[in-house]
Formats: sequence, C-alpha cells, structure tokens
Amino acid sequence: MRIDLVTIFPPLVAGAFEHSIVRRARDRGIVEIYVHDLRRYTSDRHRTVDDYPYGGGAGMVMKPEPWFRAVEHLREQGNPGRCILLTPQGRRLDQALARRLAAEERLIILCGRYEGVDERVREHLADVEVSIGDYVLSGGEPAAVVLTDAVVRLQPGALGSLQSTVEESFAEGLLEYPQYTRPPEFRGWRVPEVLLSGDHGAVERWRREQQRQRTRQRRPDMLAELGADLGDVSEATS
Ligand code: 6GU
Repeated sequence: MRIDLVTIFPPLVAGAFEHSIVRRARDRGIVEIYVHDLRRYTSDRHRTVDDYPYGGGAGMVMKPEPWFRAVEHLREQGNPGRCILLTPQGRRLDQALARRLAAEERLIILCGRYEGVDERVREHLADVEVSIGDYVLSGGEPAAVVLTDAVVRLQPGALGSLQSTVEESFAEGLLEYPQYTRPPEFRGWRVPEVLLSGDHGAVERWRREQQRQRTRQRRPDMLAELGADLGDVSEATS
C-alpha cells in the first residue's frame, strides 16, 4: 500500500511514522509513506495557501489551487488512489472505515486546517471526508497520524507474529479484557487468581466475561450494534 499525505506542516506528521509498528511496516516494504508540503504546490512568491473568506467572517480559508495541483501531480505517478480530506465535518472514523481504507492500494490524505478549506476541494477533489471524532483539532495533522496508524496496522504482515487481539475483539464488537504481567502482587494489588491458575479454559471464560462486562458498562452502544440475538445467546450460555 502507498500513502501520500499533504500538509503545510510536514514535520508534524513525518515523525510519527518513524517509530513502532508503522516504522516496521515501512522497513518491511508493507507500506510506502510520503509526506508532501502543500506550499510546494503554490505558485506565488509568498507561497500563499490561504485567503480571506468570501462573505466575510473570522479566520482564513485554504485556497483550492495548491490542493488541486498537489493531488494532480501525485496522481501523475501510478494509481489515482482514494483521496481523503480530513476535517471535523467528515464521516467519523471507526474500525469498519479503517478496514475499508486499508484495502485500498493507495490513499492520498489531505490535512485541512481547522478554519476551513475551500468547498471545491471537498466537492471536486476529495473522494471522502473523514473526521476522527467529535472534538476540535487545530488541523488535520494529528488526525492523519491516527488514520495512518489505524490503516497500516491492518496491512497483512504489519503486526508480524503479534496477533492482533485488540483488532479481533473490536471486530467481534467487544472491548478488550484486562491484561496483567509480573509481578503477581504490586503495592498490595494482586493479579486475579484465575490468571495464575494455569486453567486455560477458566482463563478463557474469565476473559470473555470481562469483555462483556466492560462493554456493557462502558460502551452499551457497541452491544446494541452487536444485535439482541447474539447478545442473548452468549449471555444465556455463559
Ligand atoms: Cl480530521 N480535523 C480537525 N481539525 N479536527 C478534528 C478532526 C479533523 N477530527 C476530529 N476533530
């Protein structure tokens, strides 16, 4: 997979791809990531990327021309890919959307600044507009880091031999169970006995029950999504 990101702050996103899972996926050739400076695609001496809003009002609006030049230039090489505009008005990112985007050959991710992007970019350049949640960021850059991480870790081989239990439990519509490591007692807080018992069946049942409890308490919306039938059956058989 190839990911191209376009931003006015390349260092803000580039550093995030030099560590951990994303770094390893790049090193293994599973994903190619390129960060592009939007200002390279301006044509005036001051490399202007924004301008006053028509109709007045506070803040500046990002001009359409640099975005179109950047994406058209990137599309001259290879697969046109799917172009994503990151703004708080977009479709909310969830694991299902991450999986769909992870299946693309190429993503071109545009980081909008919060004040706004000329509407013609979302109408005629972006294929999809995405938000990472209901809160306000100053720009799409942190969202681009989040989206890229979510998509890269879904690439086959990206997690290596680590099996993705977190993704699996999410895929099943449940939150993850509590995890412990040594020591068995820390400041008087003990690891649940069942985990030390060596009884794999009991451990499995305990984890399932923890997942259900947690999901019920913290994310009843996820259980509702799962559907009444599945929920009832698993409750009845536990
Ligand atoms: Cl994609 N951009 C901005 N500026 N704020 C956000 C966001 C994106 N997603 C959530 N908040």
